[in-house]
Amino acid sequence: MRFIWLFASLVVLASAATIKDTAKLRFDNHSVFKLKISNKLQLAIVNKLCSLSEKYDIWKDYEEYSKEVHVMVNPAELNRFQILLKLAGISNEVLIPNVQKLIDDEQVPSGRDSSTFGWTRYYELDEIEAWLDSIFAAYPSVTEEFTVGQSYEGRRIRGIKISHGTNKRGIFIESNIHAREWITSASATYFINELLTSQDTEVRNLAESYDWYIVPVFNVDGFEYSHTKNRMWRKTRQPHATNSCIGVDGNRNFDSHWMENNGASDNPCSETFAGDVAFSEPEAKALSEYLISIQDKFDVYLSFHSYGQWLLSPYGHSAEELPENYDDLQEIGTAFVDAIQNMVYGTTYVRGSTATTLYVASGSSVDWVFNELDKKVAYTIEYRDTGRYGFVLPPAQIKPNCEELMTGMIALIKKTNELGYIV
Ligand code: 0X9
Ligand code: ZN
Repeated sequence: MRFIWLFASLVVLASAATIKDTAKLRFDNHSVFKLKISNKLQLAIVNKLCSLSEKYDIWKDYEEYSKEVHVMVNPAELNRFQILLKLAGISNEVLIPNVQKLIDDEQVPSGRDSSTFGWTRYYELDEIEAWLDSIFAAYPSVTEEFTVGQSYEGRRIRGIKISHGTNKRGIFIESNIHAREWITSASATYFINELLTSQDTEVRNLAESYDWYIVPVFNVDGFEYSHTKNRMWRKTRQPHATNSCIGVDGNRNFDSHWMENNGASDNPCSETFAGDVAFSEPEAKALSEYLISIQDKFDVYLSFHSYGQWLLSPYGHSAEELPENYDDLQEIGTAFVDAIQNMVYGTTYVRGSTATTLYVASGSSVDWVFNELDKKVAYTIEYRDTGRYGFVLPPAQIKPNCEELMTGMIALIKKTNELGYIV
């Protein structure tokens, strides 16, 4: 056993070179592995490796449900990594042989609407904002702009409120808190567009019965960085005071059970770094303040993520206890999951509480809203897929994913209403 630890440490030392932050990072021959974890030692080895070396990037932390970890490995490490897997007896499978190939393919639009804004390719922040401006201009009587606050790099975090009259209850959507999860902002813009343009009765009902507050790109700095420098960037962009690693996991920075139960990392180089203190990130602080300012107005909170095809309810911070309305949350979740399953694509989502199905994640926005603002219908949606493409979901899947969201959302809000959580 000691030998495996020693080998793991050597693997880390051998890969201690730092990545220079200059041109756009390439991921040639970086592969993504699915590791099947069968005991605690195996998990400890994988976690140690990934926490100490920049040559490993966890795409999916260890999941209770599947007992899997997904990790991207630098080709320079491949041999050592494979030896380590063998020594530790970790069964594995290559999900993606060459991440750069997927990134290159991702740039190719899958449809014809590439010159105008659409859902057959991914857009940069300025394009999304220009589209938002066009939406405000085209629908002045039912849309209103709001500003959540300013990012660390000084960008405005923008949101759109869609409202068809006074005294309606609100639903809040926060999207792209994790920079690399591009499908989330694509889904948010699609959803906005549908609320404003669809003639479908159920969509019109959804649009006109509630006030919608939607922030399509919340982590603006990280999102920009994921387009210009590093496609796999997840965190915010605030430098650390004493460590050269940059950024905090925005979804671990909220002041609710912050850093509890190992649901976040205190290592500034980790992808799940919680920050030195709760709300160290101006983005998270600003969102909390904005949400407090409108807390009387909304009843449902949704946070868009990828990937995994999950609908996750609180708690994230503890697997030991379930919230009082757990059964209701699962009933609403079942409505969402079944509606999507019944579509032509037949995509399977799984619903469950975050900590028991996925992993313990403390200090998330959803948990903060649920625990501190007492909004009892709050979910994380993890979009397509389950790992074949991971964060680099091909443009051809944007529309199907968005259609699933719309169908799932109609069912989710309907059930939320039936159970009396929103009128
Ligand atoms: O780890 C996360 O923050 C989310 N998964 S992701 O792969 N997109 O990073 C899950 C968030 C779980 N939600 C709560 N803690 N409530
Ligand atoms: Zn995420």
